[in-house]
Amino acid sequence: SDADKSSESPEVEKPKAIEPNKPLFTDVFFADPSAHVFNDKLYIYPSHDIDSGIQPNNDGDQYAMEDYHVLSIDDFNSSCVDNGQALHLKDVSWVKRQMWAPDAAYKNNTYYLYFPAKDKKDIFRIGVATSTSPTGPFKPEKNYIQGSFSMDPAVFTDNDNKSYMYFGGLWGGQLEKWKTGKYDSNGAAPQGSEPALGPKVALMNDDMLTFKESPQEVSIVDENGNPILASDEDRRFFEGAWVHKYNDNYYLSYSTGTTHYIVYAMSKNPKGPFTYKGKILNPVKGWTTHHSIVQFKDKWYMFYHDASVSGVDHKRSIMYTELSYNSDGTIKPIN
Ligand code: FUB
Repeated sequence: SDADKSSESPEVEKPKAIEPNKPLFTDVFFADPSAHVFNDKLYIYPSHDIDSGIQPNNDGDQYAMEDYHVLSIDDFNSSCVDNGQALHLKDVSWVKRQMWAPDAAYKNNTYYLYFPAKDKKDIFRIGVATSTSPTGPFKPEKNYIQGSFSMDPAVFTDNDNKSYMYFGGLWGGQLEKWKTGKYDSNGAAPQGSEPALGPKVALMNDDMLTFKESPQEVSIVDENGNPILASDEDRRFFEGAWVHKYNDNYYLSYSTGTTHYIVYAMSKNPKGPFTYKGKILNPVKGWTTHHSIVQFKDKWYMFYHDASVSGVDHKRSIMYTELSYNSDGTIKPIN
């Protein structure tokens, strides 16, 4: 009968929906999710956390990642796909160890993967690798980007097609060691009463492989226009800068590190100064917090990570949540 026939026909498996604030993966660890939309599809460029077996220290030696995978999502009613290895440390001649938080961009019919790693002298630099596919494999340039240093690159392309790289991070990220413009292994953080160090920004050349100018510091100020001080650990920049644009405002969001918040500041100029506005995300489980903000199919999302699945700071899991704005352009904090 017809009823018998329909029970015999193979069932199409319903895709698993991706729920907000739930880990995208629980059997493999990804962190530092940089999300982008390319050709209407969402791609995530994360760090790939591993069990390094290295004793944790303040330089983050235990974060000893060796490769990158690209994740992709068609929509939130389907599952998140791990597209496999896109770049490995052994393929990058200048890298010694620690492939940390990457980012990606698209221009010139090419996908660019930007990644920080320690060079043979144990100095963090930022490298770039290219591919014709958003998921790689990526082919690295022979050397790191000249003039780059520290870590956590985030590349923002404005409506006028100019691309800027923001980067930097304290402690393990070595930003304090570049205060004079040269690497100084004894370089220390500013005193508490001095302005905090900001992230760096550099305009990129159209080749997206080189800086057009020397990186300059991004200034973050309070509501009175005074620089945020180094002692102000609830508001000062620590690592994980991300820049996005909504209406005519530029938003610089970042981690406060030692106090574990994701906070943001706004500006009318992509190079700042940015005025501090508030917290977006309270501390998550685990020491680090690191996010990205992206528009996908008319809604805004924040991707972030925590260590709730593993209970280990350097084995983190990625998730997302929806983000919304108030009428004055400020961001509604996430509960
Ligand atoms: O994943 C290694 C480092 O931890 C990142 O570069 C930082 O932003 C922090 O999330």
